[in-house]
Amino acid sequence: MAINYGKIRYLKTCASVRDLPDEKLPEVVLAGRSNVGKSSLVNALGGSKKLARVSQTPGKTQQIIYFDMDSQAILADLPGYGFSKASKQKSAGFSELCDNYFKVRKGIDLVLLLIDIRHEPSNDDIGMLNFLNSTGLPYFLVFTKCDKMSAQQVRKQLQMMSNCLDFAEDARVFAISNNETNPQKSGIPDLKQAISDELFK
Ligand SMILES: Nc1nc2c(ncn2[C@@H]2O[C@H](COP(=O)(O)OP(=O)(O)OP(=O)(O)O)[C@@H](O)[C@H]2O)c(=O)[nH]1
Ligand SMILES: [Mg+2]
Repeated sequence: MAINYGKIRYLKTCASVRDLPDEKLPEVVLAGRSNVGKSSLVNALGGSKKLARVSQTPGKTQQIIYFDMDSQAILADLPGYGFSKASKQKSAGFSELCDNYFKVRKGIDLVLLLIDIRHEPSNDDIGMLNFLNSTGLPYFLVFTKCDKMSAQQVRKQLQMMSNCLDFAEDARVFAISNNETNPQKSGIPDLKQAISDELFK
């Protein structure tokens, strides 16, 4: 089965875990620092700039925004970590909402952990990855903003990432650009295929 990504639609906004939608469909989660490109990735997957709100100001997404993917899965765009002062006191830098989300949500099928390819991972990125490793949740590592570097620099940064991040040997790693005008160079088609394959294997 393959998801028709042209059919991604806004579903609902959740300010509390009490608002979370039913766990009937497989669930994909976008996690990562504020400003890394989570909301932009929703738009890149859907091939539309209008699905999710993107901003120059970190901390744009403060609630969990859900999207329906072709009535086959749902996609949760989480608030970014490592932005508000309050969130820094939490172990993995989560906002309280993210913290509660991972506590109560049992049916998570895939987490996409987004990390900016240009910078060394933050303590929050490392904390999030360690958290994922400890839960056993399936995840892909998705390095964003690759259009800002040459292909050679991207390869170098990926090597650096694999030295400082503790991800499984067989973890799926994607280098993407949400802004790339040439879709073949953006990594998005591969990521789309891999999400479908993971959910419906
Ligand atoms: N060059 C480039 N810019 C990107 C890419 N992805 C996102 N951006 C830019 O990065 C900024 C933040 O993007 P968002 O998608 O709003 O980031 P976010 O992770 O949703 O941020 P929060 O909602 O604050 O957690 C925007 O200015 C985007 O245009 C990318 O792949 N390449
Ligand atoms: Mg956002």
